Amino acid sequence: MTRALIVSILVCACVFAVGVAQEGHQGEKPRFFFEEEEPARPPADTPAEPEATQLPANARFDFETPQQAAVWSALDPEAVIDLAIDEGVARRGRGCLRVSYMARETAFEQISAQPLDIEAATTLSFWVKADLPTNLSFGVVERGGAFYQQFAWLTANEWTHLCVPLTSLILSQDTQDASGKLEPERIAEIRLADLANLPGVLGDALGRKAGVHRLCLDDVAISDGPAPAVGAQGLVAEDFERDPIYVLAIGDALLARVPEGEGQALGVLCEERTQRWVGFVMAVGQLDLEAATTLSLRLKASQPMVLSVQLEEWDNSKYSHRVGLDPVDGWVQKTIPLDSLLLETDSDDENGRLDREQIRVLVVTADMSRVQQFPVTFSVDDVKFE
Ligand SMILES: [Ca+2]
Ligand SMILES: [Ca+2]
Ligand SMILES: [Ca+2]
Repeated sequence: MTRALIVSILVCACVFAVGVAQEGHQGEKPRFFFEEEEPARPPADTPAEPEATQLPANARFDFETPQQAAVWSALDPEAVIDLAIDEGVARRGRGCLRVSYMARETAFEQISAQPLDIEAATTLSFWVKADLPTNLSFGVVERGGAFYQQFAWLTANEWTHLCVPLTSLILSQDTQDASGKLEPERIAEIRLADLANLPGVLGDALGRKAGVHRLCLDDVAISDGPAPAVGAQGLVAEDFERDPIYVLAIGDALLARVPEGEGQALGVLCEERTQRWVGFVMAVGQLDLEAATTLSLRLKASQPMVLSVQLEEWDNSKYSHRVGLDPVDGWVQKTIPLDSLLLETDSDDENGRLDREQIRVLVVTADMSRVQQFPVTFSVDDVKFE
């Protein structure tokens, strides 16, 4: 396989993560991208009606009562959702929601809260803790099925506060929205998924897990409160100055914020060569890129390596640029004219041009095939369009 082909497969895998995630569920309608409005399923133990009317206009879950846990359900029939009230288990108060599942090849671990009754909202926030490093997809679903999401990387066993403006969520590739924008009053569902164990090359790219895995949630809220901008400050995609890390890890990468001068950067660690391409995916489709002419990043590597910097349009057209890094250079600034990115050889585009307003994700991966010594790291900072 050529390098270009492998990259494009990996990248395709990531972009298709949501789209094919359901293939392992035989006989069950893929709920990740159902297209027609479905009647809300009543929670297992509690009638839906009373719970729905108890919810405030803006949905909030502190998991202090069993009724709140009953609003949540799992796609995996073997997953167990319960209200955990053991000493010290909650982020706040006495209880939190706990999802326990047997991580395995054929299972897609998605949980959701529905039905919701939202009048006006600006922000989605929650605390989450996973007992293994986790690539998380999270977001909201409108009545009618349009799924708006963001991505996050969770380190193991740490409560992480995810708090994003609804305007930072991007439409899942495999759902459609006639209005072209998320309308808070149409939100019917909160949805989260562990993107491990997807089929085929998807699993290679986004990782696999086995055995019992637990995810805890607390203080989930759709509210009209403020949220720190996520990739929404003009054309700045990310400066990595704050937790959490709103990207997905590719190729068994371990991600962490690392010191960089006075600030912080994203560190990508590859402990051993299990995958050729190792890096991350970042959603940039929420940015207003129409006037952008360049993509710039600051980069550093612990060993000589080649990076692929790739932008993908909504229809999977992939445009990339290779960057060689040498550790003797320390931090280097790379400014890549968007017009210089090349269409990947196996990628199609109806107009052969990278359309700024169609850019959905940024994928940065390093080629591990020629790296001699492990572990190896590369670091990224100040990702921005100008
Ligand atoms: Ca709680
Ligand atoms: Ca920084
Ligand atoms: Ca195009």
